[in-house]
Amino acid sequence: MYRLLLITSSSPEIRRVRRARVLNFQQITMPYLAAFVPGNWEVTHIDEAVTPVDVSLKVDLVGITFHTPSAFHVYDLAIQFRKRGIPVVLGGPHVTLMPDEAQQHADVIFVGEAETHWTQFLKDFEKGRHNRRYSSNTPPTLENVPMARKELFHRHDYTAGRLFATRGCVYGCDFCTLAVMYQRKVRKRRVEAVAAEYASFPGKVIIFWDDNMANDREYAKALFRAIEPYRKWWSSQASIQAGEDADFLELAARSGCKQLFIGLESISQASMNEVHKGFNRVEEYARVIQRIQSYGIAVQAGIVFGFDNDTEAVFSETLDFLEATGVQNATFNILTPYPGTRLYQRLEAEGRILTRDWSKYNGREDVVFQPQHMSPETLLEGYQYANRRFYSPASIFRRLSHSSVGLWWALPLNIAYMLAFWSNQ
Ligand code: B12
Repeated sequence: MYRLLLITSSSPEIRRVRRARVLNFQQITMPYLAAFVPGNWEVTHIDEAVTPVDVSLKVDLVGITFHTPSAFHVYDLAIQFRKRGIPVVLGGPHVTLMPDEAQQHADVIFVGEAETHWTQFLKDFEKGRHNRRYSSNTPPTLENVPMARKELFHRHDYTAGRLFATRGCVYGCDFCTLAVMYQRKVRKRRVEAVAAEYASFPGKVIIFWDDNMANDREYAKALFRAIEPYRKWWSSQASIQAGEDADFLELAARSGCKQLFIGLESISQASMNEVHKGFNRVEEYARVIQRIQSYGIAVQAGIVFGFDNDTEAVFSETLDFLEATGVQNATFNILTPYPGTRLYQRLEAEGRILTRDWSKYNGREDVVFQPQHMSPETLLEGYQYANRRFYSPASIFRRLSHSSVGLWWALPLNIAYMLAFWSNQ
């Protein structure tokens, strides 16, 4: 038997930054990649969000997935395993975006999606005949992919199920890494396979880690019909177009959709146009939010501060808007130019990247570029003001009394966020 250690990495800094988070957001990458591993390999998974990595483990190969803010931490981990003669293979968003950097810290890297080469790589590794770099030039089909290996998730009660139905997004917004990672090619699993995996979680609450559930609305509707009989509750991410399709919303609600994360990003149309997300029509926002809520689906707004058109007024104006529309939840982010994105290239060409210390690319505590109409400090303060105000008792009361959709769970969630936010101050 060969021994494979898979690590879902999160640096101590990003764990501290995200400490306030109250939800159980497990990533599926490693339990999913484990499902492709040949039977003569024994697989262990460590998710650093909950368990520290024991670098003295006796294994034959280590595979690590990570986001940009954890890159330096992962390179340190790699040194420790490689010092002991254990080869390290790296993959995930940062490797795909910065392959040459990652290659310097690993024996093998996977650029892009791994379905095409991963199993073959392991077989070649057994024979000592593997390559140093595997790239997926054509995004793989996901028609017949296996279910993630449940016993490798860090929560073994499966009260919360995590899976994906589709991968990729049709849009190419300047700040988003998906267009680079998945080449804007949307792939879909078979509806029956997704429904079977959905049903296989004993718990009631499910998150679809899809990039945009509204990419192919006909596919989504077929999926909603297929999962409805299991009477679970689910949430996912979707572009605002989800709110323009009554059948989509009706079927989503009937199948147990309780919340949609909608990437509103900004209440400024000029900002949306600036980053090639002009398909978000700001004047439609209030109507679309109310429409989604009218089906009993709560809205979690994804908001980004720091676009070139943003002035200091953006913070209070955004909060006025969110309160007036009764948005149930919001995730605020400081605009962060992840390497490899068009946004990064533009800001770099304009000499506005302030640091290449990837550990600061957390979108929550550090401003890594020079904003156009304010100082980095003002942007950070504005972001903090938005969180403070949104999760204050007065705002919670205003928002939830405006739209009482899902009050029984929106209220506890808001209180939990409020307590977590204040305990972090
Ligand atoms: C789940 C998720 C999370 C979860 C869990 C993350 C964790 N480690 O705890 C939470 C909510 C906590 C989270 C947090 C963050 N996230 Co996140 N997240 C996702 C999401 C929605 C799904 C990831 C997933 O499961 N994908 C499904 C799997 C199957 O796909 P995959 O990971 O791409 O893996 C494939 C290949 O990349 C490859 N591969 C990946 N890793 C490896 C490793 C090896 C060894 C091999 C061989 C292959 C391989 O094989 C897989 C099959 O093809 C993605 C979007 C996305 N589509 O990936 C964003 C995404 C990865 N996150 C992103 C961001 C920005 C963040 C945050 C920085 C946000 C923030 N400001 O706090 C933090 C950073 C957290 C951290 N720990 O570092 C960005 C990535 C940016 C970047 N450059 O790293 C993404 C792409 C979203 C986006 N639209 O831009 N995230």
